[in-house]
Amino acid sequence: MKLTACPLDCYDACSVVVDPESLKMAGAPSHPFTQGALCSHLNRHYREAERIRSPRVDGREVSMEEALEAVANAIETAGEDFLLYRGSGNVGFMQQITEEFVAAYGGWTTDGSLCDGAGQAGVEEGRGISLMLPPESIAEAEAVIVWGRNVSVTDPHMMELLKEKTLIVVDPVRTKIAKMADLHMQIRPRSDFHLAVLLSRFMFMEDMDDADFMEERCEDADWYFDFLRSFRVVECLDRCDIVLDDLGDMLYQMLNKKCVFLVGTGVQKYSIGDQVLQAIDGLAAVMGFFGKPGCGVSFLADSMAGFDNPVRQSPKKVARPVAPFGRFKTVLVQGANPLAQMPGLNKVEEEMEHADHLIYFGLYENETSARAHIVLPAKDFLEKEDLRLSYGHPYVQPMPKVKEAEFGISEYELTQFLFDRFGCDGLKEEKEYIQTMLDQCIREGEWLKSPAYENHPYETAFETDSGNFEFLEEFEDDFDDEEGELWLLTPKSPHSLNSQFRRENHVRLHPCHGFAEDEKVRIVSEHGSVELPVKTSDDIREDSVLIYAGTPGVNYLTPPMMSLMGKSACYQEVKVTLEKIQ
Ligand SMILES: Nc1nc2c(c(=O)[nH]1)N[C@H]1C(S)=C(S)[C@@H](COP(=O)(O)OP(=O)(O)OC[C@H]3O[C@@H](n4cnc5c(=O)[nH]c(N)nc54)[C@H](O)[C@@H]3O)O[C@H]1N2
Ligand SMILES: Nc1nc2c(c(=O)[nH]1)N[C@H]1C(S)=C(S)[C@@H](COP(=O)(O)OP(=O)(O)OC[C@H]3O[C@@H](n4cnc5c(=O)[nH]c(N)nc54)[C@H](O)[C@@H]3O)O[C@H]1N2
Ligand code: SF4
Ligand SMILES: [Mo]
Repeated sequence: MKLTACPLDCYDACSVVVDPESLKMAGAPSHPFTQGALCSHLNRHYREAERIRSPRVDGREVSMEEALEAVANAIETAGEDFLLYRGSGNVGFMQQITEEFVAAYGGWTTDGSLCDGAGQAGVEEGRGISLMLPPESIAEAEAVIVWGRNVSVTDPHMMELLKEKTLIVVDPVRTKIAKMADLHMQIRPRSDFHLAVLLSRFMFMEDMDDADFMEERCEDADWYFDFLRSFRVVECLDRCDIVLDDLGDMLYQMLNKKCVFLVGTGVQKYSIGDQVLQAIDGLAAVMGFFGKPGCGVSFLADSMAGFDNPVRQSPKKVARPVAPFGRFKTVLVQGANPLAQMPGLNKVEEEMEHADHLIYFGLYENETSARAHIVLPAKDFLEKEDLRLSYGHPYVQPMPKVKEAEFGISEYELTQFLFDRFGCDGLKEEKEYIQTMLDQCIREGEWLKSPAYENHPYETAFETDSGNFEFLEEFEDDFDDEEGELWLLTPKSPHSLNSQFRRENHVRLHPCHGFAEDEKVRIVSEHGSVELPVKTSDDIREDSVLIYAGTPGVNYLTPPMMSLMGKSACYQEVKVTLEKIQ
């Protein structure tokens, strides 16, 4: 039996035991967080997914040697007009080794994020660094506020830690976990900032604030109180679509309890995502909930925090959510499906038309492989050496090679080929990169933890310039909220992992819109449109439509723009209308 970790982009980063003969996988029962159970993504969908087995050049199946030669020629003709665009199909550490080639060769890579960049920017504004709130601390909480994170779907192993606690869910959708909660705040989408402001203000008014913490550990606490008072209560309640009693209920559920906030990407798919996170962190700071057991805010943590990265990075970067593909002669897409997953797909497609060579390097066929001039099959996680960090728990897990591959190439092998072909220097042995990372970890029995691990993060100081928590100083928002149009929500789907595996193909609507089950409807935004069959559900607010992320075509609706901070995609900074199809 070999011990490895799930490579999929998921909070849980499960520990996996594999039988090298039968390749049967099971969860490792002794893992402190994931404790044994694997979800159906790895257990079923991953096994069933059909891999790309042969390389292709211009639609013709070729040998790996021929395909690599075509890749090298495409890079050579591009010179420095070469872009490496990496996604998160596999979040193993060694995925980034191809960046080492780009650094040596002189091309471009991306920065920014399609995922949690706006929220992370907000966390960093307030706390200086985004540290992991360890599971032990979450276990000690008395109340958990699940805020824009769909825990039972996207973070299933966390469910165990929520048992027997007061559970409050803040989500515009009545999700499964919302139905289990003591209180569900089904607020209007994009109103989380105002809810956080209201709650913070009432903490002061009800004497639920921690004056000592504010005085000793926060910058300009007096000023923050004035800032909170600059928002009118009635207007905030109206924005959130709640009444004063709802707010009272939430405060009552939190009263005298150690609280943990589990914040997900749902709150920050907007231009103002950084400010939302800083306001939620601000609420926790007002309550004195940093650096103590059973308290804190858990957002997707920076998994590289505390590590010295042994992989060189190219200094030349373009912002990922608006990657100007058309500016590059050759684009190498690795572990990603930008032609489905990027916001503003009409623009992405147009840009991609202008790139002379699109190279797709992945496991499965998708919208991007369909358009690529060169297709390179990758090896899967059982067929190569790697290491798994996590944004959901502090454990670092080696991922040794479990079996020989029958086809495909690993990221390291591709990098090695490119170093040789272009006469570049400086690539180290594969093992050296992995060992350098492992050597920096903290050992705890048979498990390794990130060097940034702290049992009570921010207990003595924040990593800001002042060493204190920094509150938000101004609120900036210029979104034009058209009355009568509907919010577009695109949360993660239960059966797909972004665009991998079983993708959804419906729009979910409240029955009040008058569409029949499975009737096709055209959903239109200022950026594009898509037609999808309807599923009706009164779990969705009347002012919203829900299309799961990964649904083909959903990103024709989303805006090709970036958040104010964090260079992040803003998938929900858009409103839509519905059109009957005659
Ligand atoms: N099954 C499955 N699991 C996954 C993934 C997957 O594709 N499928 N993807 C993985 C990846 S890449 C990521 S980044 C994580 C993300 O996982 P999560 O952080 O859970 O993110 P989402 O599912 O996008 O959205 C979470 C919740 O936010 C709610 N929401 C939407 N808009 C708002 C809003 O304005 N305010 C509030 N308060 N809530 C809102 C949605 O209804 C949803 O229930 O999941 C990972 N896990
Ligand atoms: N509307 C909307 N769009 C979204 C989101 C949303 O909430 N709403 N969420 C966004 C988020 S949070 C994310 S993280 C992105 C994810 O978007 P992407 O990063 O583009 O990820 P996937 O769509 O899962 O595509 C991953 C591809 O990686 C390939 N792959 C898997 N394993 C390996 C490997 O080991 N090596 C190589 N070379 N390739 C491999 C597979 O072929 C797969 O098709 O989507 C974003 N798109
Ligand atoms: S829960 Fe997440 S990490 Fe665990 S097996 Fe499923 S996809 Fe992989
Ligand atoms: Mo993500």
